[in-house]
Amino acid sequence: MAVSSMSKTALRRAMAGNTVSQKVAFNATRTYASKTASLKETFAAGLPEKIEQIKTLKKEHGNKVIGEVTLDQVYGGARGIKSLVWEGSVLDSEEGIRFRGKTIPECQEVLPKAPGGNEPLPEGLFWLLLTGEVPSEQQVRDLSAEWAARSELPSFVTELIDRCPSDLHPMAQFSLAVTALEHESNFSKAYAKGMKKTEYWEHTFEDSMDLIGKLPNIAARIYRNVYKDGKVAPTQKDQDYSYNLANQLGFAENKDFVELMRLYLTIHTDHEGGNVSAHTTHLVGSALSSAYLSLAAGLNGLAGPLHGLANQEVLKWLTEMKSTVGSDLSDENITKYLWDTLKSGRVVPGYGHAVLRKTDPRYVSQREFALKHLPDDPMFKLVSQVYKIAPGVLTEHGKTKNPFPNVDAHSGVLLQYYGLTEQNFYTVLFGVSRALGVLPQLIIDRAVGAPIERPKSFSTEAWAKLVGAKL
Ligand code: CMX
Repeated sequence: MAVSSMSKTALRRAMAGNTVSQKVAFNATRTYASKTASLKETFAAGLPEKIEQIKTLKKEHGNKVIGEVTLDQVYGGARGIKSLVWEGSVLDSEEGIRFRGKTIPECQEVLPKAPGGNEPLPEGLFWLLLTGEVPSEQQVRDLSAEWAARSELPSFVTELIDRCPSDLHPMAQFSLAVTALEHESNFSKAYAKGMKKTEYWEHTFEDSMDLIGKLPNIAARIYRNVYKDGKVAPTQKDQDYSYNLANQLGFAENKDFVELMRLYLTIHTDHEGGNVSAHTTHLVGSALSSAYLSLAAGLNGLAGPLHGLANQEVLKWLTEMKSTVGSDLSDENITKYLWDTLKSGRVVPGYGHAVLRKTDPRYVSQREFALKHLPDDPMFKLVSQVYKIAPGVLTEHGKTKNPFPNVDAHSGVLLQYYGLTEQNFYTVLFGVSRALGVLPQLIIDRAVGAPIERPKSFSTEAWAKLVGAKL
């Protein structure tokens, strides 16, 4: 529902209980906005309806049984157990992700773009994930300006990053910097002073917006320190988020790279709530840890090789393949290399998925980008060749439930084409995007009063007793 058509009463109700100073802060976000409704206003306007929906659903259906759980699922990483609420996206095993009901191609179609650009702006997806609404061009421009206005890092965080040894993995540096920003947390300060539960979401919103605004500066500082001259360009206040990230990394001269960043930051945001980075952010947030502490925890999960780090692993694996196989990259040699990987007990990075059972649409959208911008790149050709062969090999191998590529099978190849060849940095870019997917849910969690998470655990002896087994 657009705020203009939204009842003023709903907006007033959402703001009810705010202190005078918070109302000032609430209105202050309009500084960057023009006549259109700001993101905070739009979210606040839809909130009473959402709270009411949840209340009614729980009242009328709260005791309905929604599934069975087997012992295999308990020992199998809780795979498939329906137990989380995640508003922004739902993942279908065959169709892939839908953001607020929209597929990736639909998002590419309807979300606002930069002037002269073809790819959606991640600002628009953030808006969609938080509010369920497609923003107007003006709203997206205002959001770009708002994030740019919040981009400056406290000097102690800059110094902290500068003092990291250059061989500390970029993801560890990233998580360290985000954790240190806890110093700035509105939420933690207000909680320490004492605040009402109805005020939680506004502070979480402010923290999330501040944090997102600062991420390009953090990411670029890490990149420029570890791989370049340590100098980071200032944020350009009249540019969009992806342009600024590309520019601060040192790649904005190439317009296609900026477009790639827009696509990349849009499609890596959200993949429903059960994946490690999303679930961790949500779980840590449920203890009322701030957006900074919650996201840092999620980033630590994203840094694992079975999750986000796979995108760095893919390029390493492809490069190793080239040096092992040599110049004769025939189908036979690639097949043999795949089997050698599997026989050595390693996974084929970028293939398989806990939920998906088809080619990941995020892979497809990157493939389409490559077909348009770099059809003759040898690494892209290699990725395409592996795509032709790996599903058959993985099926014959017989272990993975999904022999098709996931998002990570493609991203590194696009980045290396434009000269961003430092693979260990890739997951930081994933992390910047993931923040735009998990923080909307954190705001929603606090707005609807989501409780602290606490599933039940048993020891193996206790499980055995429960199922009537003798050990
Ligand atoms: N290569 C080799 N074996 C694989 C495999 C792959 N790409 N994918 C799954 N398998 C194996 C699993 O290791 C498991 O073996 P064991 O029974 O010996 O433990 C078996 O197949 C069954 O696994 P599954 O149910 O199909 O997959 P899971 O839900 O357990 O794991 C995932 C999902 C993504 C961790 C796994 O497919 C994998 O390790 N892929 C490679 C790493 C990767 O690309 N990760 C990125 C995922 C996307 C993201 O989160 O960013």
